[in-house]
Amino acid sequence: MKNSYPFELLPLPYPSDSLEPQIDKQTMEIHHGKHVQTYVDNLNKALENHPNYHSWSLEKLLYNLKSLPEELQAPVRNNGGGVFNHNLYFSILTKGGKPLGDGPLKKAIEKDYSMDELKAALKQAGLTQFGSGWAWLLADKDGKLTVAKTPNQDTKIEENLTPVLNIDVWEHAYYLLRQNRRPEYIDNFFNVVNWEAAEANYAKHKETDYSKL
Ligand code: MN3
Repeated sequence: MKNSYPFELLPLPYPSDSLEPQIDKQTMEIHHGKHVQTYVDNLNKALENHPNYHSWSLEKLLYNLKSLPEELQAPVRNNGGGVFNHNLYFSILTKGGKPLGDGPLKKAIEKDYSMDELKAALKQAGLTQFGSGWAWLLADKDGKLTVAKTPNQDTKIEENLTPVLNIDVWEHAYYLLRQNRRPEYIDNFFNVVNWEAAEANYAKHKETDYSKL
């Protein structure tokens, strides 16, 4: 899948009912097919008349956000961030979840947390994000993990941190099934996390340098 203008909607890596009962089919279909498609379309619309940026990857656009032409900054932050965040989110989920093996990510987690403490920290980040946004597990160059939150569709790319996994805490991610019960959604999210995918993301921390794109 090409990672430059015109951006395309990445297909869901599993059927839309795969994450049931934790995340329902209708939510997945609207989330992916409507919300994320809209971010893709609006990102392309914003870039349409800026051919200088047509060869830039999503990560390069997001890392260099503040040096983009003024009129591109908000649309790239919101829609480019929306595309990036959801591509990661859908990729770290799988039917029934997959456990974390005895690899470098497990070692990194155990330096600072038990698995339960890590989940509690991610949940806390998601619950304290007022309004819409994301909770994150990120790694720096040395492999040290941090838990963070971002509002709206903001990313942590500008800080040059490697995203390991994220939790969408926008209401559109859970409202149909769980209404206002964000804590219940987050608890159930952990039952469908693909920790093998998170491990693969973590493995990129040494080579990740968005400033060199
Ligand atoms: Mn979303």
